[in-house]
Amino acid sequence: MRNDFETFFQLTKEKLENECQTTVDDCTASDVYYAIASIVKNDLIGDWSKTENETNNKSAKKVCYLSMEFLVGRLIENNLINRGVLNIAKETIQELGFEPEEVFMQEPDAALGNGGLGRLAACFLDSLASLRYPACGYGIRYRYGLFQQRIIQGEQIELPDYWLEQRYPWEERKFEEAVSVHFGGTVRTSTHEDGKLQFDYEHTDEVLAVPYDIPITGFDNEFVNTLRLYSAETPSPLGDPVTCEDVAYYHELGHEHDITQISGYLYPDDSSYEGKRLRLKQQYFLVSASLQNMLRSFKENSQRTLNEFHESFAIQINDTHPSLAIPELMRLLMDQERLSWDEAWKITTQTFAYTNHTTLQEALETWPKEMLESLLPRIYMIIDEINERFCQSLWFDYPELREKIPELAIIADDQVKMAHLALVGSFSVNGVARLHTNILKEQEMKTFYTLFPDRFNNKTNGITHRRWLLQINPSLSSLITDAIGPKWIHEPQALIQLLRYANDAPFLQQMDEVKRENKRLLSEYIYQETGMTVDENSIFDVHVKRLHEYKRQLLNVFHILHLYNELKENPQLDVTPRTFIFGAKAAPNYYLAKEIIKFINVVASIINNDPDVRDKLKVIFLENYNVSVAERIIPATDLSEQISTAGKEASGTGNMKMMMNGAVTIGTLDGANIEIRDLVGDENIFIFGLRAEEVQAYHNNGGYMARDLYNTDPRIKRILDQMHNGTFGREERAFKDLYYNLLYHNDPYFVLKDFDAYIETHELVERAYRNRGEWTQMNVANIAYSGKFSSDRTIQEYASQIWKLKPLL
Ligand code: KOT
Repeated sequence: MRNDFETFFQLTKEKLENECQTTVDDCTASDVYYAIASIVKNDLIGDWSKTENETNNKSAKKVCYLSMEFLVGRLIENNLINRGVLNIAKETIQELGFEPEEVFMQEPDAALGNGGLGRLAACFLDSLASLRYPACGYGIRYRYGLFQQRIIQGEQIELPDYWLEQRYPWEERKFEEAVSVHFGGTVRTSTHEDGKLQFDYEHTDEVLAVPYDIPITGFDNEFVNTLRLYSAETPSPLGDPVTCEDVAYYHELGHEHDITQISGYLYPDDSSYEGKRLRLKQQYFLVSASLQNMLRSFKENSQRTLNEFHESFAIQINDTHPSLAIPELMRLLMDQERLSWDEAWKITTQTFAYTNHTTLQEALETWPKEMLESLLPRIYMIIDEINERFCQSLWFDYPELREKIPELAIIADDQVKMAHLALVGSFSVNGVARLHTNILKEQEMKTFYTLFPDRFNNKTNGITHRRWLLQINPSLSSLITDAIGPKWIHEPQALIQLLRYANDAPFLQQMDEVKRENKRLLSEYIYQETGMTVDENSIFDVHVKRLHEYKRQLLNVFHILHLYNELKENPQLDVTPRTFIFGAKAAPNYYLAKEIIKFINVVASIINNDPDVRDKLKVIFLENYNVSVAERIIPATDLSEQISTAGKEASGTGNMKMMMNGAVTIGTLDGANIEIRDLVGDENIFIFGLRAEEVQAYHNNGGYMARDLYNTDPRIKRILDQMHNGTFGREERAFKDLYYNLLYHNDPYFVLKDFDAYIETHELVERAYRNRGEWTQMNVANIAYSGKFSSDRTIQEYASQIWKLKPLL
């Protein structure tokens, strides 16, 4: 495409006329969106096939990223930037009488993920393409993404997210590459003519996995990878029913419903596990389709023999959710390709690498043996055999570990432990931040670590600086480029050069103005969404992420209530005005998380309606927090709340996004916060609270006495009493369950225990904020050191240390 306005405008005009059946005078924002998306798609299609052909021709190794979630958000602006036409597209849009934002918003926010894990997968795809690594993401094309959240009378209501209601312009249906996936039935064993056992599957239910491909463009490089999402369909069209009374017809309809349900919706649980049969179906559907696709492509395109499969593909499994890929590859290699167990096992264990994303017990996946066996009989046989051989090898090769066999086994107590399967079947196991990996090695997976020390490694998470800085914060990006040149866009570590400006008064002034402007824009959005006006000069204190007890939104609310109580007692108190901004979805059946959402909203309405504190405190809960909402909030954040109970947040990635936009973190020594502090130094971050070892020590002794704090700290007593006695307007029940959880279940996430340190640290924040020059210096330091947290760095580490992958030049 010629990158000039006239050509682009002309193309848009043609698209409007030929594809949208409208004109430049009559078109809607939606028409303009489709026209521009179509231009971009046409423009990249040649590079897309070129990338694939070159990968094949050069027999280049490819990484396949298997994930139940890809939280991609909107792609239009990302693609326009990557293809170098953002500015002319914006001019075109304005020429047509629209605002760019209005047009970009026409794209559904693809929410095929819950939070951190799914967004990480999307950032990784962006970095892989931008660094020219051959890669394919494999996932599910859920008809319904993560629910849309409405807040009604303070409570979360979930609405279905039918994101495919309108045509999705980025995807291409590839029916010719559909494959069959089989469920249920029985396995008949006989002897094959090659003398080995043969396994035939009988009476299975067949499901067609139809791929929809989405192009993943690289930045400024003509490289285009694929995100392949599978949709579940019935294998052959239903015959015309003779009459509607036809029993078989109803039967068939039910059957069709069951099948299409497999790609029906995304399970809305983040860091928790729900052992539903349909979820297990989804997992197997994904891995079977993906592996059949890889094998087919290997046989069609590669000169290599199957023993060299791992030279063509590295497969990364995103948490244990796709770990059935391990027995599935064994099945395909043995039953279909007729390899022996040992040959197949060698290939498999040279191919798979597994990323762990959490140590929370409630997230550990274990499937009832009976469920797995009935749904996937052949897969179960293979897992059983992997387990037998693994336990045998422990018995003979590690006599000192004999008594640990029951705890290491893949199948125990009639449950299949997916983490054990992933550990045994992979050549690499990684955690997502230094502390997290150490906890895996020293605690959660200690015995496995002694067994396979070389398998364990750390890959600290990252985020794509192209979306999370360049795209969402154009004014800051220009300021950075004006100061240090554009090199940081290709090499984010070059952001470190900003340190030269740490004492440059005019630069600091401009930084401050950029933040102010971003806060103004967010204030407008807040007004539009909630009707609330906020003080643009107040501290924007932001806590956005999934709602979970361990993330401790409740601790934040306790701080707010503390300030409120202090101000009520002493209205003259000199506090810097604050705007507390929350955004969080709770899993629909996570009761306490939903109570916390109500609590935040009740506290918000009391504070926001109290004239005594009107000029000092505001509490905003933005509903339906998603990628697009994050993109508005992050550039305007002053203070980034990263206050999880130490040891619980594997990494966090919101912490990185906010840091990269200049926010200062208030946080615990948890996840990647530790690595942020190591870089910026104690003078540019606010660290407080228990350390992971301290939390662990309390846990080992059965917790701490939360009651003692209630009795000794009047600030805590005051707040807890208010929770209980109907101050918050729900006299009949108040927030008794939250209250009991803190006091009588001994505060499992140490909210009260960290309260004092948190309050004190907020006082330091407030003092620091008053000295605007110094505060802006902290902003600069945070941006300067954030280059390490680009997912480009993370991907380079995965590529060189795990996947042995080279860029395709
Ligand atoms: C969800 C279900 C089961 C197992 C793990 C999860 C999970 C973990 N979902 N999201 N995570 C988060 O992953 C992010 C990316 O690695 C981390 O930054 C974050 O700390 C995890 O909580």
